[in-house]
Amino acid sequence: MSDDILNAIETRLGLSRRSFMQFCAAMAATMGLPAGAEAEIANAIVSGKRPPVIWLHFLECTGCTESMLRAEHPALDKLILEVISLDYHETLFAASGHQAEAARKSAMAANKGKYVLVVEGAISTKDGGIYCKVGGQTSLDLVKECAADAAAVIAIGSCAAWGGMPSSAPNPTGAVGVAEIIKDKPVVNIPGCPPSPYNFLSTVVHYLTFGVLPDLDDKGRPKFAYGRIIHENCERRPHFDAGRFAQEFGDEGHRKGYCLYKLGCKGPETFANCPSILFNDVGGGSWPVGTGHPCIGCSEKGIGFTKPIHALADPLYITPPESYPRIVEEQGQGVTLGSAATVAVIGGLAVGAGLRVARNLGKSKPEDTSIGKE
Ligand code: FSX
Ligand code: SF4
Ligand code: F3S
Repeated sequence: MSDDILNAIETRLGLSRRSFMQFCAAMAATMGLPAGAEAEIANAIVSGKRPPVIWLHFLECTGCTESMLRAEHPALDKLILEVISLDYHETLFAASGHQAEAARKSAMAANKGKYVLVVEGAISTKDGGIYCKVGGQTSLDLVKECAADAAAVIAIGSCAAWGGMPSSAPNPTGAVGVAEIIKDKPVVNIPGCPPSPYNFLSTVVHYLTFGVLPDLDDKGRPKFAYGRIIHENCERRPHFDAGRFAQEFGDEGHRKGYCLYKLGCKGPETFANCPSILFNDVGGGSWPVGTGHPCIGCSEKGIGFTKPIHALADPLYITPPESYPRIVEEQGQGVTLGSAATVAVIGGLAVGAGLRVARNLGKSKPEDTSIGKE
């Protein structure tokens, strides 16, 4: 990238070249793009083609917007100015009442077929949708009206993606996700309560850079962010594999940072990149399991806000994490530490790591803290 462009960025954004390139590299890394993609991302941002964004709020807590406000590379004001053109957002808008609604309508008319519609919150469908209204219109009407001329629809947060917390039984308002209402165009789901702001920003930056949305899975989620279960990348995974579990909040195992499976952690059945991408840049980055709380599966339909927090997860895959060493058979030594770890993973997920591995490898029996023992 030329010095002129980088100088222009420095002047316009008040961002150092280093911070700007770090942001582009972080976006490229989040999406798992090959080397060199950060330059394309930088060029797309510099080109000033900011996609207009209309952002609606329905049944939710505004945590998704709060999460966005905690994005620090660069801060939200820079993102609004340089990555997207936020033309309507009830929380961040200076305008209110009729003025705000008029601004939404004129932004939609001026950018017909070009704007990105972001929906935060579930849609009320019961009794004609009367349990959620903005400016006198139901969320049901508003989402249909705003999606009609949108180039792309992004459902941010679990509420918009599949109903989330407002749809918990008995779901008194008939809350549903956007994709249950909008059927004539793809809806990108970015679940999480709240989701990582980087998963949202990366999706928008992908659209801006390549003119298409990122690859989605069968639930409409970007594969780059929801392709793996949390359990595969959790820092407590070695404890799971070794059969070391916190049995109660505050017990010795909990204090020592052992695996939270027995406290109801849903990491083994939840798809999200929380352990790799973390939250709260300002505080140095953390995530639920990192702070000692089991993952509640907030991003996963049928798990978060559905399965009780104390209920045990049903592990989805019996595969070892990629970070484990390869199996290496060294002459005369039989099974090496590397292969022992791998066997521990395979055995551990099936029935209880510590005991099974001890039996398989003919070693002494470790403390019985396996999953099977309650
Ligand atoms: Fe809240 Fe967003 Fe949860 Fe929902 O996040 S953080 S209730 S997913 O829509 O504001
Ligand atoms: Fe981490 Fe939860 Fe898996 Fe334990 S069960 S390794 S705490 S994701
Ligand atoms: Fe939610 Fe679990 Fe991530 S609770 S934020 S999916 S660690």
